[in-house]
Amino acid sequence: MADWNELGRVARDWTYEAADEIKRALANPFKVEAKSGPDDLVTEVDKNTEAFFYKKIKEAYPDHLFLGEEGTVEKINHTDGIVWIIDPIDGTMNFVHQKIKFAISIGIYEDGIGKVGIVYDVMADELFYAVQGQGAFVNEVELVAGKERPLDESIIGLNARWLTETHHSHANPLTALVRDSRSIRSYGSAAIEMAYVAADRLDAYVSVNLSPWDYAGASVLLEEVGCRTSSFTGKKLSLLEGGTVIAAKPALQREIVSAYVGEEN
Ligand code: 2AM
Ligand code: CA
Ligand code: CA
Ligand code: CA
Repeated sequence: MADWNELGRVARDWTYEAADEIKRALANPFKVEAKSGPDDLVTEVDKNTEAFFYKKIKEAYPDHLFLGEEGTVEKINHTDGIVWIIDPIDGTMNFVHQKIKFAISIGIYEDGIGKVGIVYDVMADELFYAVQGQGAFVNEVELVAGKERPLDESIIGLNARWLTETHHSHANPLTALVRDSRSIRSYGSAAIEMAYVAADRLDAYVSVNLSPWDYAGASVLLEEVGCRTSSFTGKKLSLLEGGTVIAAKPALQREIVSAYVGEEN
């Protein structure tokens, strides 16, 4: 049986090592490319960071599988065994333009169950960390389940771009959600925003299109503090394909699905 505390410790060490390299890279010019469009960026730093983790994992744990955003893809079509799901830089646009508010995100799963979750906000030096069944922490401080608030007292993480996509069937329900909540925040890193839900800095985070590496790490944190993740229709998130995402305190997750973005809406 895998020792999850030991694996978590190793993953944290590598995370800090990768972050040092990222900070060094930030001090020099680096190449930026657009992928699917002008709002979908990748840099050589994203690619190098992913390659760093891939090499470390394959050397230390040759039987573990790897799923990463930037093409170091072992085509996996199952989640049997131990799988590391890594986003080397979540919030690449922030990395390029703002040089703050980006994260390394790591989820370690066994047979589809989240065992270790890491979201490291590199420039804030905030490491969100959880091992299944042992609570979630930000640096040395344990996170406790946040209290539920009614929607009109809740702050929701959401990208305003989603409100402009009127052709999208989810656009209108989101407009109503924005209207009925206390306020909206957009930080530009799904992993950090979901970690903020776990830390009770946000009550919910909502996105119409994420991939497994965006939420694999934070999902483990959220589970540890009793928060829920689901698709807009309330389904369990998949580790093999992406889609819509809600991360929230349990009653709020149910309300967002049933009254706003679920199948009935
Ligand atoms: P990324 O920075 O790793 O690409 C806001 O853009 C958030 O949505 C980020 O966490 C970003 O992750 C994620 N995201 C997911 N799919 C995206 C896409 N196609 N274009 C831009 N951001 C995307
Ligand atoms: Ca990306
Ligand atoms: Ca991402
Ligand atoms: Ca990324």
